[in-house]
Order: sequence, then structure tokens, then C-alpha cells
Amino acid sequence: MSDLHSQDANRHTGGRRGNGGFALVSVLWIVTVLAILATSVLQISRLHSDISHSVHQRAKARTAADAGFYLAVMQLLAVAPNMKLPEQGWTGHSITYEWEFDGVALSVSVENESSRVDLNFASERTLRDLALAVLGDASRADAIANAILDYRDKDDLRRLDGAEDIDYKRAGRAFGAANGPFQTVDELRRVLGMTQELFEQLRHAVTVFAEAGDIDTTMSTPLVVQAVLGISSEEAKQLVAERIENAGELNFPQIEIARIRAAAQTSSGSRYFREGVVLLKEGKGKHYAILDWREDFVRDN
Ligand SMILES: [Ca+2]
Repeated sequence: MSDLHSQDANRHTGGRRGNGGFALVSVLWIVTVLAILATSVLQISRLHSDISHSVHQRAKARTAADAGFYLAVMQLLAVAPNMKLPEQGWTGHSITYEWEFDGVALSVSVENESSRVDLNFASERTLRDLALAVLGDASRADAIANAILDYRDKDDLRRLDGAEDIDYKRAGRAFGAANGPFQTVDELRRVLGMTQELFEQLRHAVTVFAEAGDIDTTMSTPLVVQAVLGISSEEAKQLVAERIENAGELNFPQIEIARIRAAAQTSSGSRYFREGVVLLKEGKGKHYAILDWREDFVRDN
């Protein structure tokens, strides 16, 4: 009997020890799960905080860039006939303003869109001379100018060295010539014979908004000056450099169509770019119309 008691007692005691172990393991599990949960909550909270900070910084950069953009529009509308060009910020082909706005560094540049070559109105000679100024090769310049002209003209008659639908098909392109006006400068990439390198050089020299064959070279870049005036690259650079030297004596150009670029950077490194083309109108009071509107964010560092 005593042995049986003893065995029962041992079983009983062993059972308590077993339950105690189970309880300890359970507590450890709960502590572990709680620790994981606490870490997760902390991480999620930190992530939310980071996202919230990033969104706030981006919004701040965007607001500042747009404010700078519209400030430039207002300044252009307020230009008086005999107003002089500012000596600071005049690059010879653009006017740049630097501002500090609500802790955000702002840089806003203004260009004259009419100082660019309009892809839809430029003459054969202007297109060829512009391509020649970039390429320095007369036969390649002729071919790309003819391809641009064929791309925009309504007919399917290929110019010498040009390119119409059949040539695009032979080249394996899924699309042909537009046989109509360029809608955007980016469309220039589609022209047969256009390379990425040539496009990168031409994109800042051309437009689809000037809607004129004549080019107002007062704010043209050296490349456009070289092509339109038929002078060498060195002469064009010299001419633009002289504009900078004479800044205080030059009148503020009468800009009818302006390209405005606003770049904003917050103290945490968030950057935002706003670019637009604006038609400045005279009429009953001065007003404006936005012709093109683009934006670009750069992630925080
Ligand atoms: Ca055509």
C-alpha cells in the first residue's frame, strides 16, 4: 500500500512538475510573442513615421516649386517695356531666380520658347543647319532633316534621303511617319534615323509651341544661334557670352511664350521639379494660359 501511495504521490508530484513546465513554456511563448509584437508595432510605427515624413517633405517641395513657377509667371506679366535684364541670373539664354521659400531652396529658370526651332514650322534649311550644328556631317544632317520633313508632311512622297511609311515598315517599325504635325518634342525620337545621342542634343533646341518659322534668337542657346545665324560654334558661344557681359544694358526680352522650370529641394533632400510652357497674353489686362505641364520627383537621399 505504501508503495502504491508512494507511486501515486510521485505520479501526482510528477504531474505538477509537468504542468509547471508547461506553464513556464507557455509564459515564455507569450513573452516571446509579445516581444515580437512590440518590435513589429515599433517597426510599423517607425515606417509610418518615415512615410509620413517623406510625404510631408515631398508635398513641401512640390508646393514650393509650384509657388516659384507661378511667381515667375507673375514677374513675366509685370515686365515693363523699358525694364532692364537683371545682371544676376542671366545666362545669356535664360533668366534664373534663386529663392528661399519656407525652408526650401528654389531655383527657377525662364526661357523664351520662341527662341527655339519649331519642329512643325522650321524651314528645311533651319532643320538641316540645326542637325549640322550637332552632327558636323552634311550628309547625315541632310538625311535627318529630310526624315523630319517627311514625318510631318501629309504626303507619302519620300524626299532624297528622307523616310516615309514604307521605309519605317522596312526598318521593322510598328509605326510609320505621322504625316501631320509633331504633338510633342519627344515624338522626334520616332523619326527614322534619330539616335538617342542626337535627340538629347536637339531636345533643348526645339519646340512644338512657338508656331512660327521665324526664330527670335535673343534668348537662343549657342546651338540654335549657330544654326540660325549660320556662324561657327565658337562665334555663337562668343555672341552668347557677350550677352552676359551686357546684361545691365539689355532690355528684358518681350517673352510671349515662356518655358519655366522650377526646382525645389527641402533640407532633408526631397527634390521636386515643375516644368511648364506658358502663353502670356495681352488683352483686357494681362493673363496667361498653360500649354504644357510636367513634374518630376526625386526620392529622398
Ligand atoms: Ca509624309
